[in-house]
Amino acid sequence: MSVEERLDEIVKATGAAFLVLLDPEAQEPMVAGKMAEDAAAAGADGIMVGGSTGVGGGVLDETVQSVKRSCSLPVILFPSNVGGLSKYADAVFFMSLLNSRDPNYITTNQALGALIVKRYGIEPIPMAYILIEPGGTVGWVGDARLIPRDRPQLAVAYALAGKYLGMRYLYLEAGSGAERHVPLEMITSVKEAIGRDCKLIVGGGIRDGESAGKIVEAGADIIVTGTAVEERRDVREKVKEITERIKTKK
Ligand code: 1GP
Repeated sequence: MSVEERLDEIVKATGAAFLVLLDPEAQEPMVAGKMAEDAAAAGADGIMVGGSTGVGGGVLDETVQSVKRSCSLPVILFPSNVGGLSKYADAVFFMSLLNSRDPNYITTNQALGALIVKRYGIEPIPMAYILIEPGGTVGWVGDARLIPRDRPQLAVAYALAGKYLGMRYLYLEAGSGAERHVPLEMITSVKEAIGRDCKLIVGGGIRDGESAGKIVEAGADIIVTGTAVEERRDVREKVKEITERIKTKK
């Protein structure tokens, strides 16, 4: 079964999936492995590996390998550019930052990365990446025209564009460590527009089970957290708190 099929089945069976994002820059590969092991034990559905400052090479490979050794969860790359690819990963969110001003983040890194994805045999999962205010580091790095929080229709317009371009996953991103996550009204408007056949990922600024639960009720299919898990020594407790709130169909 492909990673995409696995994620789709989890969403269908449990109501929502939970992915933990590990930035290879934030901890040693061994620590990342231990975090992934704890996240898996507490019910996470997959590990995303990547970061906005584009760490790659040996540190990225070692992080992915350490995660793979520590648990059986799928490892999905979340690259900020062509350097964020590792042959040890199972899949890659093959994403285009639709509201960037810089073609490097819309198509150029994708063209260069496509050859590597093919050579390594990594499963590409086509995804529209849409940045919402405040946008954080990735908003700056990706030179995004951030969607204002009070303009849900602009997010809908980009999400529909992603769907019509053939992307099966859409990611609404407020930026890692954002003070506020993507507004619930925006999530609902986007989900209503794209329908069930596209999966909606929401990330950035989600810190607890309560917010994660509300975001899923608003229409998200997949929740991503990085900071909330990274900052805690007790990864299991935080992951459990979130999975318990978002898995509405048990
Ligand atoms: C960043 O959406 C992710 O790309 C995660 O954000 O670190 O705020 O959880 P946080």
